[in-house]
Amino acid sequence: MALQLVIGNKNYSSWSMRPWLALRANNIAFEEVFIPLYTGDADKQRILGFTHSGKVPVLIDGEVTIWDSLSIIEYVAERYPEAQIWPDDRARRAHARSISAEMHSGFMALRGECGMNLHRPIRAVALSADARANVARIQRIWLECRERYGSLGPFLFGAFGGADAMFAPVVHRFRTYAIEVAPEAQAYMDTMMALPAFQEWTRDGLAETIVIERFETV
Ligand SMILES: N[C@@H](CCC(=O)N[C@@H](CS)C(=O)NCC(=O)O)C(=O)O
Repeated sequence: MALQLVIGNKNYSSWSMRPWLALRANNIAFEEVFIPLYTGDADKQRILGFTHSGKVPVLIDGEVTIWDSLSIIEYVAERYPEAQIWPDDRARRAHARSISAEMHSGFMALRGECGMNLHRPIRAVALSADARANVARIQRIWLECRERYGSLGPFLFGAFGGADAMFAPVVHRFRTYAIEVAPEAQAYMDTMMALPAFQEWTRDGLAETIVIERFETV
């Protein structure tokens, strides 16, 4: 039975984007189940039919249900070891997992002030000191990876992997909110934006016409 990945709006759902990219960039076949977010009770009930967390993304693999973006990436990494979603080397793998977990559990100010919204006209907003610190920390993470592993390939640990999937929505946030970054960070963003799977998600998101008012505030 094919994997099913339940996702929200590609324009807005940064959490959905992460496992979707991990699957698509590695050519792992899956059926996409789209449930529009924040439309009311009927769609919420559809999500609840897949997971009692009431949140997307959700991965269904036969009898197994996984309902959190990072957990889905971990599951896919185990299920498809040939995809090499995490680095082979234990120290590098620990590094990749550390920055992925840091992304998963942090950067609240940046997330709050610069929600992913692909069709938002590009323009800068005044960021709080906390959000500016988030931007600096993310660049530091990227630059450290590029310095240490740049010889292995253009992504954080060489080839596109789980850590890149976790940071992919940030690339859209930095782009859409015209956040100034160092040349090395820009080079990483350019690499991400050239990835066919990233482009496919972006095209699909831009083609969506559903507007979620609560995410259209800035
Ligand atoms: N920690 C979760 C967060 C998932 C999450 O917050 N999903 C949002 C959309 S991006 C959602 O499903 N919201 C719908 C709702 O709360 O009704 C993950 O990483 O998967």
